[in-house]
Amino acid sequence: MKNFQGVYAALMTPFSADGSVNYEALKTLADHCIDAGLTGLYVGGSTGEGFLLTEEERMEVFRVVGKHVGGKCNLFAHVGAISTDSAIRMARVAESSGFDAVSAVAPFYYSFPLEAIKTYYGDIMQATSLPMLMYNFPNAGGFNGMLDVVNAFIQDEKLLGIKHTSQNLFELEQFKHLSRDLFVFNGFDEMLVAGLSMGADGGIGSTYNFMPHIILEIYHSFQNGDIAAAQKAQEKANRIISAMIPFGVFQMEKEILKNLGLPVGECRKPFLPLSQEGKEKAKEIAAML
Ligand code: MN9
Repeated sequence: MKNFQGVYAALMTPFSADGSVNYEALKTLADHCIDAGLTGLYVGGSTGEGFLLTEEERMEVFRVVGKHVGGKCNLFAHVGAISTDSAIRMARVAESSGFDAVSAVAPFYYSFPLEAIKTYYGDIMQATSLPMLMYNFPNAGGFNGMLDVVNAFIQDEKLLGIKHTSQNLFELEQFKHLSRDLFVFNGFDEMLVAGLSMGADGGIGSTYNFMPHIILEIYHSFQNGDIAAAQKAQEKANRIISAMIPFGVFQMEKEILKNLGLPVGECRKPFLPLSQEGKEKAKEIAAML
């Protein structure tokens, strides 16, 4: 299997003033991330406001990004949905659009039993030739059993790995030390050094959209064994992330991108518009980058 190690932007989805997806800005943002030297893009996940898009919009985002990127970087498509059939339809589009793998959060809302969740992953994995990066995000979906799901598929070559968006780094290390080696990506940007220290193969994150150079500094320093430099870059990233959290991370990211000359619109409702104070803070952060 291809080596997927590295750092991936959880690509934001730009919107126009009328609220529709801005596919031109999407291409520009993808280029910005690739040119910065990131390993790839994770498209249509939490950061991409995947659950605020229609199924058709999610598919069109895959088509546009797939065609535009055309093999210049690794591409993951987040196809997770409450409905297995919907996830499969999106996975098929990801496959025909040239993505390297699909990813899916566990189905949520109905508190499905473990067996149903395993069947959901098995069904998506069988529907296309693409490998699966399971998206472990217990805080969002309330599902804490991903280790059991992963173990159920450990012999399946289509299991690529896990995007681990959790503060439980003991579990990250457990994913890394199963009977077969999987790719494990750190999902909370503010803990990238910690995730790498526990064995992560890289990271996938939202702040990578606007501060890829700081993320790359963390990643490369760590790889070169310069832990002090990696920690220093992490502290720099975390000063920024801490300043963003009170105003809403995604809204702030979009406003920072705007200040950097990459207008991507606002977040979709029910995300609230960014406050005036948030806008000023975003300007300050952009000026520091
Ligand atoms: O994709 C992102 N996860 C979520 C990863 O937003 C749920 C992270 O990049 C966070 O936005 C970031 C800030 O907490 O670490």
